[in-house]
Amino acid sequence: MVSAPPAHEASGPQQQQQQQQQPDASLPESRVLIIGTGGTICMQNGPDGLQPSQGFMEITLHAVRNGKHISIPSLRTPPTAYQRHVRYGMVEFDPLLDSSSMSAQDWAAIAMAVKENYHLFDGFVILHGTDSLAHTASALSFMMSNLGKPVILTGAQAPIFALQSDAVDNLLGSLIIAGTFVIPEVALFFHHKLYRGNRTTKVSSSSFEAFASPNCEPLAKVSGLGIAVNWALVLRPTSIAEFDVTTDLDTTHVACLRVFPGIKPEMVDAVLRLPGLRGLILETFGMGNVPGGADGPLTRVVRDAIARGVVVINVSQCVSGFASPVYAPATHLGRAGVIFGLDLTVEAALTKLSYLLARPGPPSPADVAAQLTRSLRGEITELPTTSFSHPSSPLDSAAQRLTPAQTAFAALGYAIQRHDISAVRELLAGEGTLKLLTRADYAGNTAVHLAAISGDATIMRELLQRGASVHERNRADNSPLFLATLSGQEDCAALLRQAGAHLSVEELEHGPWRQITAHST
Ligand code: ASN
Repeated sequence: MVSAPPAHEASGPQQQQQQQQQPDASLPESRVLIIGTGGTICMQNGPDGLQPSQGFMEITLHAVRNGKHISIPSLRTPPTAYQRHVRYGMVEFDPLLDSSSMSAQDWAAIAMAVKENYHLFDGFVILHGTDSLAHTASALSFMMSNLGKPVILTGAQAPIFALQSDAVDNLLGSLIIAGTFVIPEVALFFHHKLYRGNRTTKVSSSSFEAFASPNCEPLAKVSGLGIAVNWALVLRPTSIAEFDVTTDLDTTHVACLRVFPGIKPEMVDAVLRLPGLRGLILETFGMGNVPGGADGPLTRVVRDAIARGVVVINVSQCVSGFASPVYAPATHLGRAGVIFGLDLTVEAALTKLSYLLARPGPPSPADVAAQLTRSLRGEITELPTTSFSHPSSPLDSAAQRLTPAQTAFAALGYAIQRHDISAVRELLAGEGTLKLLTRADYAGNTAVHLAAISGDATIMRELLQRGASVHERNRADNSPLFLATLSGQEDCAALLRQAGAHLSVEELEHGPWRQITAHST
């Protein structure tokens, strides 16, 4: 399998040239690993048409950046608009694949490449063909748990070697986002937009705007030099646990079946009786309807299959909207035991089912059915169960006790310093929680940095359980774990490690860390 190249300061002529152009070596640097799996982005014409070609990175640098051969394993960008350099290196799969041939083993290899390199990089960019990109993005989202760093999949509609291509924009946009923002999701970047991966679907085989996320707004948009992140949408891990991956997915006992006018119940029955079949995605009309009437023969063969233990999930053929029991045919499917996939894409439904069926246990069909309609990674819009409204924002009432000059973040920082857990809870109970957790002071310290220094483990736990990131770095490029360790706050350091924090490569290389690494191993 793959391993990361040692990231080191580049020394070729291109780098000297870059460094002369960009003399500000004092800016912080993020590290991004590019994992090349294939796809059009790295294809060249062969005897039978386009096919992936190895050595993409060297060729890319020659073709796109400076026009000359480069033989170094890592490079760094000039400073981004966010005053950071992004250092990047690449590992390539062998063989590279047209994504139409991607399998669950390849998803596992990608997940393991991220896991192996997780502590060495701030973010990951996966180069992948577009044909099954939405499937891979969905699968990885379920396979990765407690993800704290960006994993961004991208590709292109035209090879990077073509005169007109979307490859450079997609690659560079992914690289800058992965190296700048701690968006801890499996995302897909294409044509200036960053989407939640498990909400995407390929909608064009030729346009540069190849993907859509019909039921979920983009997580970020690139416009000009700026990148607008929709932080309110970004999901964060809220359990105090380390990043992990599962490579077990059962893709061999699931199937998708798209109904069409005149489809014979025998045909559906034949699929449902495939040896070993455990789950079926039924792609239905509109809001979840099938031919043959409200309780027709098709519904009956489905009912029989469910009685035999097959999990059947109803997903609409429409690009946007949802499947739910509104019309009589759909209601009868529901009574037969079919699960309504609401606004799941087919790609998300298939990979989620494969993921759930492979869970240890194994889970019963009822357990799988219950999980299917719950959001595990933001892939589905859950039906509201209770309506909750806050009488008045505690943020407002807390803010009223402060001088006008104090912002909500300053109030939080003040509460952290005073070890005032109830004020922290009160401030975080308001609607602006997500903003508060991503905010930083003039030195780039987030609430987690401040708690790390103050050493209050109760407050730290509260912040982490509300989704605060352990991977943000302040302007001095220090992680919260660095600060907790440096200031001898052992409890906070231990909690941060439990939540997946680690010292960055620079912190390990340049800090007085002999002592700390001894503690941590
Ligand atoms: N067939 C290619 C692939 O999915 C399509 C592309 O990448 N644009 O690998």
